[in-house]
Amino acid sequence: MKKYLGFLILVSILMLSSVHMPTVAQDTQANIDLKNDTYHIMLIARNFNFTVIDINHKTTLMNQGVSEAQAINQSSFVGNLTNLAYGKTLLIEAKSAQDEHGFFIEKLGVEFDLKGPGNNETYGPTSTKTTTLPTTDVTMRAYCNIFCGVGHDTMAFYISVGHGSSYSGNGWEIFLNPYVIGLGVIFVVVSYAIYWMGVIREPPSEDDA
Ligand SMILES: [Cu+2]
Repeated sequence: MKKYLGFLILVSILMLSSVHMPTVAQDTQANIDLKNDTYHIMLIARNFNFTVIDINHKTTLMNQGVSEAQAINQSSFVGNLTNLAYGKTLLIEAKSAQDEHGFFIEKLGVEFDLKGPGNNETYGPTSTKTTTLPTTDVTMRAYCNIFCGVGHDTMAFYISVGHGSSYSGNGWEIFLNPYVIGLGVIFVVVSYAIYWMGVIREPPSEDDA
């Protein structure tokens, strides 16, 4: 009985945490170009995602004679930054193409407040920040931290350094989420009640075999 209950708790917590995992745009998993020990990206915020432009890649393409429009097109994506090298510089330029948005990477202490474009403007003002990447394997969530509307929760992507982490995003921190714990407790109590009502039978023990 105790074994069964323990298993039930584990399964319910795992189920609930997977349900709660934030939805993240993952059109592409991209390796971005390193130049002079620096990754250089331009972020364009809009409702409700961030387009990433790999500026080093764009520059390389333009040096090869590709037109600027085409180079931007071939260096842009919506998705995660993966396999970044330890301890390199990350240079971030950011602007908004639509309304005000935030951009926040807690682990790097990077925070932007991106004002939306004014009348007859395509973009709001550009902000620039430079940070140093960690020297250990880590996956960091990068997201909008200014509430911007219905799709706000999906305005996020992941940046992984080295091999990242097997638990992308919040990882095991998810288990500390009160929402997840609360639902887990309700699920366990309900399952327990159903068990006592005799709907679910305890699996046969090894002795019965
Ligand atoms: Cu937002």
